Amino acid sequence: MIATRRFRLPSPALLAAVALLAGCSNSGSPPSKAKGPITPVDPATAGSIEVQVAFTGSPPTPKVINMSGTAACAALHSTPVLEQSVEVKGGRLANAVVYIKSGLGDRAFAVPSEPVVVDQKGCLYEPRVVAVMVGQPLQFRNSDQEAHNVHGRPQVVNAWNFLMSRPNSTREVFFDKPEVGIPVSCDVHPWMRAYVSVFDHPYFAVTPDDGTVTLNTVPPGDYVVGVWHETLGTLTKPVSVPASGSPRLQLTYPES
Ligand SMILES: [Cu+2]
Repeated sequence: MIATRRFRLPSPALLAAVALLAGCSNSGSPPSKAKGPITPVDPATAGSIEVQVAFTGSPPTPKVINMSGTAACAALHSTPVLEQSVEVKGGRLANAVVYIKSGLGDRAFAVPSEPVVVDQKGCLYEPRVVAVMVGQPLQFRNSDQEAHNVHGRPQVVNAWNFLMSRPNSTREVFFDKPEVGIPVSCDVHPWMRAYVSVFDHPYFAVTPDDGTVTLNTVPPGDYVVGVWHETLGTLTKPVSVPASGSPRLQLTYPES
């Protein structure tokens, strides 16, 4: 059934918007890599920071996504699809972005060349929350027969908006500045939502179901750790990493 389904044609207004924005997209070539000579981190003294993100109280009841407006998307799901914004299991919060917010000074870090991939599958983004380094490729993939457009709405970096109409096509976006929590949406399917965070260092991670991540190879020093969540906001906490130390932190939503 899926293989014979015809593509849904995007509206003329959408095509016009995509064409208009094509010239100012930041989805072209990668920018220059690190911001200067890479500052080595001494493995003999580097430590780590384990961060647990907790949620107290009753999480909101997830809403069922209504895909009935696009039959081709609804047909891809045999059971109701729940909205994924606040995912709590056992008091731990998934899909929160943990990162070093300050304390790294003007250190420069190597930029990974492998992309972080966001798939469009079942008319949903998978994963919903991702993070990359400045200069690292963020690759969008379309595993659906359905056409999607990828519309980033940042505050700091340049916006982007392009159409992905071919199944199994990919397209990469690069960022030249840090920004936390950039919303990404599809103008064809209004329920589709993803969030991209961009950092100028490698000390970040998205929490899995157990709400716990470890930031590794951290130089000794005093830092502020941040946690960002799409609806619950940002928490911060100071931490000191002694030489070869491994402090543990817990940050808890909602903020009290
Ligand atoms: Cu879409």
